Amino acid sequence: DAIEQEIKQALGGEEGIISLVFQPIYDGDVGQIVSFEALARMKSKKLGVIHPLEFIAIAEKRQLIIALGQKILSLACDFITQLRMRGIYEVSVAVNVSALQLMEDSFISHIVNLSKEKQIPLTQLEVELTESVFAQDLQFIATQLEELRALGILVAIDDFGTGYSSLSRLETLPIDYLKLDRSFVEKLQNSGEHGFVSDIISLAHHIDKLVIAEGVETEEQEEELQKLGCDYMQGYLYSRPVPAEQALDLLLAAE
Ligand code: G
Ligand code: G
Ligand code: MN
Ligand code: NA
Repeated sequence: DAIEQEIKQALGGEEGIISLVFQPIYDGDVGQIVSFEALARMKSKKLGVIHPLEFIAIAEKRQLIIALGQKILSLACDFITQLRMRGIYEVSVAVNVSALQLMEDSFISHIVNLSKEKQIPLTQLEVELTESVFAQDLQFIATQLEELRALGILVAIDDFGTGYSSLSRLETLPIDYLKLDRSFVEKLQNSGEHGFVSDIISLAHHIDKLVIAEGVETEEQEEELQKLGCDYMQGYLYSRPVPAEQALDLLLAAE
């Protein structure tokens, strides 16, 4: 279909169809930016803006997700290069990776090649996986994650609390962060979900995982999350996902 054709155009080298925006993630006391989440955007002359969930799903269906995923990783590496050109070596960039991408044998070797080609250390790259990875071959997933960790790539489980994962499964996989789904953060205000969020944070800490709250939109939510010991914050309260140049400006503002 039309979206598939546009994805192919982008993969064929046409610029501007697929781009990335970056949303800052702050330490718990909201002093410093520790990382950026890279989010893919698609825009074409013919079709206008296409939502990521739509073009990612199409790419997965049409066997284009591996190539598209590689393009997205390459763009994320270019942003890391921009950071490094400004002397910023401590802030990392987290890329959303589809379960199908992670299940590909060549996923690891591709990342290694990319870091050589772009001359950036992989310690500045992170990976976000959704809980759908738990529906895959867990043994193979564990092997892939071990290899990522050996390369210095930290791994986050996205949208935590909405899907397949249990804390016991998390304990057995080499995962560094849980991203608390924004539906839980949203409920923090009406005090109903405090116990649940509090339990997730303490259990996560108990098994040595760090917690990133997603979708923080109000100061009340921020304050509550700080009280509960949440490690990192992300959301519209701080910034929407923005293009690279603006993301770099945010770093200066946070200094
Ligand atoms: O940025 P936005 O909220 O519109 O993203 C919508 C969804 O698309 C989110 O669930 C996000 O994880 C997913 N998404 C955005 N960029 C990427 C990407 O580069 N790869 C994959 N697999 N998913 C992405
Ligand atoms: O599934 P994933 O967590 O990757 O999706 C990230 C999406 O969440 C992005 O599309 C981003 O635009 C969106 N997002 C980020 N911060 C907020 C927020 O504070 N509120 C809401 N409603 N959406 C957010
Ligand atoms: Mn994400
Ligand atoms: Na998420």
